[in-house]
Amino acid sequence: MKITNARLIVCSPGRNFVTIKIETDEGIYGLGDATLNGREGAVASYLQDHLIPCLIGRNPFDIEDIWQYFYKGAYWRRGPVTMSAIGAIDMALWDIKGKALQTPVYNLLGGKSRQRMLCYTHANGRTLDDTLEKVAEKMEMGFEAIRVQSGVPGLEKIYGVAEKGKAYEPAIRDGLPYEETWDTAKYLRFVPKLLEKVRDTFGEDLHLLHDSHHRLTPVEAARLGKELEAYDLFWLEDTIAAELQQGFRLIRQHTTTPLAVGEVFNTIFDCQQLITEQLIDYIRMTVSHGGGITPMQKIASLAELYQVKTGCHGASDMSPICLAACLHLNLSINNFGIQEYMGYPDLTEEVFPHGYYFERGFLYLTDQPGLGVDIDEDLAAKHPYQQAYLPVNRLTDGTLYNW
Ligand code: GCO
Ligand code: MG
Repeated sequence: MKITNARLIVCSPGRNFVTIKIETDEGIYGLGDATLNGREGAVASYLQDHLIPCLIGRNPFDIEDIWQYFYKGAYWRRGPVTMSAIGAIDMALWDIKGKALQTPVYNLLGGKSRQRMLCYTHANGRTLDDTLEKVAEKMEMGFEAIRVQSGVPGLEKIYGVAEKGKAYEPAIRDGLPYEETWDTAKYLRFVPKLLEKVRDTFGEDLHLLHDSHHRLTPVEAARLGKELEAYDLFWLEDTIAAELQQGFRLIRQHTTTPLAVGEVFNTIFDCQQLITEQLIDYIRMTVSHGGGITPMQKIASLAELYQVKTGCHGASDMSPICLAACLHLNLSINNFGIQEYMGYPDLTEEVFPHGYYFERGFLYLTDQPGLGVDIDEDLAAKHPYQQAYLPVNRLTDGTLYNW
C-alpha cells in the first residue's frame, strides 16, 4: 500500500478544527486531528509545507519509522506545533492500518483490557449554587465523575466557567484575546468551601475533580491539596505551571490529594521526572498534542512501571478523532485511569460521525475498523475557519499571569 495524497480540512462547526486526511492507492483513507486551540494555522502550515510532501509514496503501515522520520528528521524536536502535526499523521496511519486489516485500532495495540471506560465531565457555574445545580444535572445524566469549577466571589470572569446558558468554550472567535483577572488569595479561600459543599450535598460515591489551571506556586498548591484531603478528590489538576517538574516534590511532601498534570505536555521528556519520581498520580497528555498513539503507548508503559495512571485530556477543543484515538489507547492499556469527556455540540457531532458512545458515566467503543470516526466534508466546508484566541490572565494590579 502507498500513500498517494494527504490534505487538510480546516473547519469551524461551532469551533475550529484541523483534520488531516491521508489517502492511499487502495482507496482506504485515514483521519487525524491536528487542532491546537488558538494556534491552528501554525500546525496546518507545518503539515502542509513540511510534512505532507515527505509522506507521499510512503507505505502507511510503517508507522514507527514514519514517526521517527518526522521526529528525528526535523532536527528541531518537540514543541506543541511540531508534535500536534506528527500526532495527526500518526493517528491517521493507525486508522488506515485498522481499516486495511478490518479491525479496530485497539486490537492492534494489544486488545481490550476492559469493556468500558470511566469518564468525567465538567460542571461549572458562576456561583456556588449554580454549580451545585450543574453537578445535579450531570449526575442525572449518569456521570459518576465530575470536575467542579465555579466563579470565585470578587473575580468577574474565571477559567472553566461558561457564559450563562452556553457550553464552556474559552476560545473567542472575534477580536483579540480577552482578559481575565486573577487573585490567588480569593481562589484559595473559596475552593475548599466549594468542594466541601459539593461533597456534603452529593455524598461520598461521586468522584470529584478540580482544575487549578496552572495558577499556584508549589507551596500554595501544597496548602490547597492539604485542605482538600477531607473531600476525597479523584484528582487535583494542573496546580502549578507545568514546566516546573521539581515543584511537584514540594507539593507531594505535604499532601495525599492525588495529582494530575500534562495537558500541555508534548513528549515523554515533559513527564519523565514526574513519573519516575512518582510525583503525580495521573498523566494527562493526549494523543494529538502528545505526538500520536505511537509515543503515547510508550508514555503509558513508562507510567505503568511507576503506578501512574492515564487521564487523557479530552476537552472539546480536540475533535472527536482525537477522542476516539484516546479511547482506543485507553481500552488497550492496563493503567488506564479516566477519560475527560465534555461531549460536543450537535453540529460538531454531525461533521464527525463516530462509533464511540457515552452511556451512564462510561464511554464505549464499537468494533468499527480503524478509529471509527469519519468527516462530512461538505458540511465542514459550510463552516469555514474563523480566527480565535484563548484568553490571557492578569493579576488585579495588571501583571500578566498564567491563564
Ligand atoms: C481541561 C483543560 C481545558 C483547556 C483547553 C485549552 O482540563 O480540559 O484545562 O479546559 O483549558 O483545552 O484549549
Ligand atoms: Mg485542565
